[in-house]
Amino acid sequence: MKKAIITGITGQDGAYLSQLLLEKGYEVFGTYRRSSSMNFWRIEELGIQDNPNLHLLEYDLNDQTSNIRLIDKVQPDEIYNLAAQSFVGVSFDQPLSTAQTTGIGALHLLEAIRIINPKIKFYQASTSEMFGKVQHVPQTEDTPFYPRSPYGFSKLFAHWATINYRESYDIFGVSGILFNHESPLRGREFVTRKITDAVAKISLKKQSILELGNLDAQRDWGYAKEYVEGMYKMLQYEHAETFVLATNKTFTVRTFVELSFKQIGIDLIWKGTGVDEKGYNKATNELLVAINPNYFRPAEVELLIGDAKKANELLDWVPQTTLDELCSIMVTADLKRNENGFSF
Ligand code: NDP
Ligand code: GDR
Repeated sequence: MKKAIITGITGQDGAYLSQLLLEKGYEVFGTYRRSSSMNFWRIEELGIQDNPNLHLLEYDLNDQTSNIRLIDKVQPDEIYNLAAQSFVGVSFDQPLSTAQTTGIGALHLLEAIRIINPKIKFYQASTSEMFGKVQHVPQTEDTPFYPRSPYGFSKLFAHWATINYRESYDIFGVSGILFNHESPLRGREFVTRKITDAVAKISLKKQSILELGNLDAQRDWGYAKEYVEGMYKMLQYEHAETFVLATNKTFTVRTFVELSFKQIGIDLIWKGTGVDEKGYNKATNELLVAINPNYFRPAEVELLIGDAKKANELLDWVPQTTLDELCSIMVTADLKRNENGFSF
């Protein structure tokens, strides 16, 4: 039975990846941080919390003795490093702790692998945020980087650390440069889930207005469940490489808002410009969407669109879910949750 450590099992991707690896017959060791209230709602929603092959281990990525003890105890075949302070907005307010966890955290693991067993395969959760102010469209494994946030430059550190340990010590270190991927398990601080949760609440008369920041930002959004399969495939490939996972389509935040409202039968009409722009129900003229400048970022990533040709060809990884289907999956889940009083 193969053994995998997943750091960040309480997050969106950690939950889906655990489910996938359990289905594939792995023994999964998922790590979580100690906090005053435990936060296992995602693995509970997937119904895997009582699986006998899932072990939950308390752990802090920033404590190197914790990393060494974890790896020494489990002796895993594979480590998926998903733990990070992953919210770009917060990284501007907490740059040092973000750099510590999101950047140096990966180096802690690579060093622990080097010391304990360099045969352990390592997956680093890299990101399209490393492209930042994009130098080339669409972005591939060879596009130059230009990060636009402390989150982005911390991830870039971890990306290059992974490549350097691959080249220096022959560690099977894979960097997966994943574009945005969403699901009903997304945190509500991220724009997609914030929108679908608000649409559900507006539909149920529990909220009146959705406040957002930059509606013009363009993102390449895929479905998280499909992206964790790509992570798994990268570690099964014959060489350690860098791969982009993306849909090769880009849409504005505004389009995501429109598609989400359509799921509950509302067509939006936009009036005004800039921070005065507002979205109304076309049929009733009711105000539904407004801009709140507090949600703007000091530096923005305006346009992301990825080209996953390498993963398509070498890993046979092809995303299937369209943006409309993704909105439908997320709005449906949030309607059900809000009807049942679920608050995550
Ligand atoms: P989430 O924010 O949902 O999950 C992040 C996880 O990291 C949580 O389990 C969190 O624990 C954990 N964590 C944070 N700090 C620490 C720490 N100091 N020690 C141990 N664990 C910690 O992220 P996603 O699941 O969406 O993303 C997974 C990874 O992929 C992240 O590294 C993210 O940056 C990266 N990524 C995500 C993309 C996306 O679109 N989702 C795209 C590209 C990359 P807790 O629950 O306690 O906060
Ligand atoms: P992102 O995701 O920064 O791309 O990082 P997020 O959903 O936070 O923002 C996407 C875009 O939407 C704009 N936006 C808003 N964003 C939020 N969160 N809240 C708002 O109210 C709002 N209004 C507009 C943002 O300015 C931005 O342009 C995600 C994270 O999962 C990272 O960890 C990951 O690496 C990248 O995706 C790929």
